[in-house]
Amino acid sequence: MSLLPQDQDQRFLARALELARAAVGRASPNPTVGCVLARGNTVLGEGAHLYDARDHAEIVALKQAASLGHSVRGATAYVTLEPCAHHGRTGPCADALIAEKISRCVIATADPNPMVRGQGLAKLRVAGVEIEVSDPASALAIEARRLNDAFAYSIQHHRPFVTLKAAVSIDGMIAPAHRSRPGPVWITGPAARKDVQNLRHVSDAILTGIGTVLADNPALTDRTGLPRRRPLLRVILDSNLRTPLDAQVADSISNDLLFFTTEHASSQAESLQRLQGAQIQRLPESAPGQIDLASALSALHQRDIRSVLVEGGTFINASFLQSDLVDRVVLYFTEFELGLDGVPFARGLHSPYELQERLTSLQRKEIPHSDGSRLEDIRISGYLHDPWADFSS
Ligand code: AOF
Ligand code: ZN
Repeated sequence: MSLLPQDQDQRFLARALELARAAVGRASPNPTVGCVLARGNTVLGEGAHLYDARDHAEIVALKQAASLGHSVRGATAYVTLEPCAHHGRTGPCADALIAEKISRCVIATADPNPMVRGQGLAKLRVAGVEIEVSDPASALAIEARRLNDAFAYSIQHHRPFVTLKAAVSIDGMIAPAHRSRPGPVWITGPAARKDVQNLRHVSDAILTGIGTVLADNPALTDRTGLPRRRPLLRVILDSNLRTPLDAQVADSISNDLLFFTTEHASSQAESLQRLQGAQIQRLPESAPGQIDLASALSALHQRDIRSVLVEGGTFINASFLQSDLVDRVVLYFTEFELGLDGVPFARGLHSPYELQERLTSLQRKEIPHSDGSRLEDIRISGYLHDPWADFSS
């Protein structure tokens, strides 16, 4: 049975997206991109970009087609992102596709990189390649953009894309007033906690404050077991370097722990943390005892970090929101109350409900606890700054 041409386009673009999705964690600091080369119903070659392998998705697919003995002359290239037109770590993909004489190119979205944007398509068009760009409102185009939110934001704004995550009670609290014992207080169910692991997996860095380290003693690791090309960078804002040497977070085996601190931290504390394998960077303060968050994000950008997941406490949440440095918000609401004397979501600032009102592209999902109980959490996510604002219409 032969498919209608537009159904075929959908099918192969969906396959390219699937290939891209499977490369999450292995493409950053570059975008996550997948490509399928097909003639009619037949796939000739396919692939995704892996940063360490250098080749862009189109080149991976061209090489696969060649290794299978397929000519791609007259074929269609399905790519989740516009083929590039510039010389970076590799040559321009648009040139490679033209040289191999493909006749059509179907893309899910333009490349937000100002060095490329529109130029890859222009090159292909001039060479006589027929171009098809997905409807920006289609589910495929939306998913292709979402996959590269962090790349799109950081390539245009020169700082990482920030997602703030919090688990909150129905009355807007993140922890009870009193704890019976030290350590984390789980307020969401196991399924929501698993979902948070996925948020960690798609992030280059996770950030928290000394308050959370002392109160919860978190490990802040990516425990999905999925492959990633560099470990999740665990970033602690600790203006006086008070993190105990035996804190879970201090257990660093792979260069994945970074403290941002200030000039007030003692050199002895610095040496001890360094001996344990931590990296330390002193940053300016925005107020006494408060690390300047914009400086922190720009320091992370210099380390090729494209995305940061903020999993902080009440003060970190408030400072990031107050500085307008949160781009996306993911809230997990539980079904029970913690009481009005609990720890608020963001001290001195919004309730999570007020924040929710300001989000765009809001999504709501019910997450049953999946532990035999009838409880469920509600996941609310949306944007304060949409990295694709100029691309979606
Ligand atoms: C594509 N296909 O698979 C990817 C693209 O330094 P380079 O050479 O790796 O270039 C990185 C830039 O290329 C990146 O910023 C983005 O604009 C584009 N990524 N382009 O045609 C791909 N990953
Ligand atoms: Zn390229």
